[in-house]
Amino acid sequence: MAAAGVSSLAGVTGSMATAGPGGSVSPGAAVTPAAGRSSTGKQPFTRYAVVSTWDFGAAANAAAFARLTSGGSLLDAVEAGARVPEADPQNHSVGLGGYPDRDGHVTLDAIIMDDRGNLGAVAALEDVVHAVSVARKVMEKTPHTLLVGAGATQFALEQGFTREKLLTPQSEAAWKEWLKQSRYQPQANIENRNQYLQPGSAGNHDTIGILACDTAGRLAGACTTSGMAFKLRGRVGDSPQCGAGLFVEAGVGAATSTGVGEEVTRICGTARVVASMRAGMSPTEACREALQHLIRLRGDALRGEQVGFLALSPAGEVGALALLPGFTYAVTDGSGKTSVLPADHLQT
Ligand code: SD4
Repeated sequence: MAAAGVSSLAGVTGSMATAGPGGSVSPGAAVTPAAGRSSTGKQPFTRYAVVSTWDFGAAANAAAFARLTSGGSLLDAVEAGARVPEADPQNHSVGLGGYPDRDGHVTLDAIIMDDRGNLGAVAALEDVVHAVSVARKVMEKTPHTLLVGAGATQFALEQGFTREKLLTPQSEAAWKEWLKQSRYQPQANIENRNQYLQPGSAGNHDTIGILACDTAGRLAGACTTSGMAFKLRGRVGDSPQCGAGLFVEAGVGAATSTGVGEEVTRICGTARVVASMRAGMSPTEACREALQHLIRLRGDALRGEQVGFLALSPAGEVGALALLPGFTYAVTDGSGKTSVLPADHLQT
């Protein structure tokens, strides 16, 4: 078992990415301290921090950081970041080109949330690429928090989103290959690999959870996914559920999750992580508490399953931890420098 807690940079040269000027980022530490103090008085606020799940998060963080530093709000930033993998047909776990359900339909789940309890989400959305933007419209234009299925698509079209085919020839081919055996088995870390790209390579892609904080210690987050590949039709995972795939609380923290959504959902994973932060734990300790609870609860049922949590404090302190090795995350500090880091893990 690896030591839980602060991640090591060793052995990840393939997945390490750095961009922009400025100093380095240490996981578990506040990034680029600037003016102000957190609500607990323990940590200086950062200028900005953006964190997101998996290798491809570097590109998403860059888009988010660009929005933040050009006057966009935190919600603008996390939405812009989430849209990057949504538009990427090579990413088979989110948006365009996502792997379909077992009947061949690509269905998307997404959520966006600020730290004042404002949130919007969609689940089982079809034929619209930018699920996170539809989720934001749910937040801003309706009294509801979650729209699903045909109703979500109808709402998106009414809001001016265009209908598009999300199943690409590559994803369709993968689905047809899967149909030969039709074996439903979640694969750990599938987000960081596909049939054309090796884990850790620069072109890796994935489902995204993205969190951001600003100089005032405000927080926001988003999460978007096509869910588990070849899932049962109608299946909705953790990602669009408040407190499962994403939770944000003013003055306390934000958390997002990745991996097998059923496991995250059964423990209200991100709500639990943020509750632990409210009780005084660091982001990393809070992620560990939630995963250890899951291990106690599920035991051998978790064998081979990946679950990862990523958390951010109002001061820009980052925590990440997973059940299994292989979970990576991208951290962008207040200077715009991005590092892709391996999360520590609790099991092998
Ligand atoms: C789900 N948690 O639908 C998502 C999948 C995921 O990285 O996060 N993949 O279960």
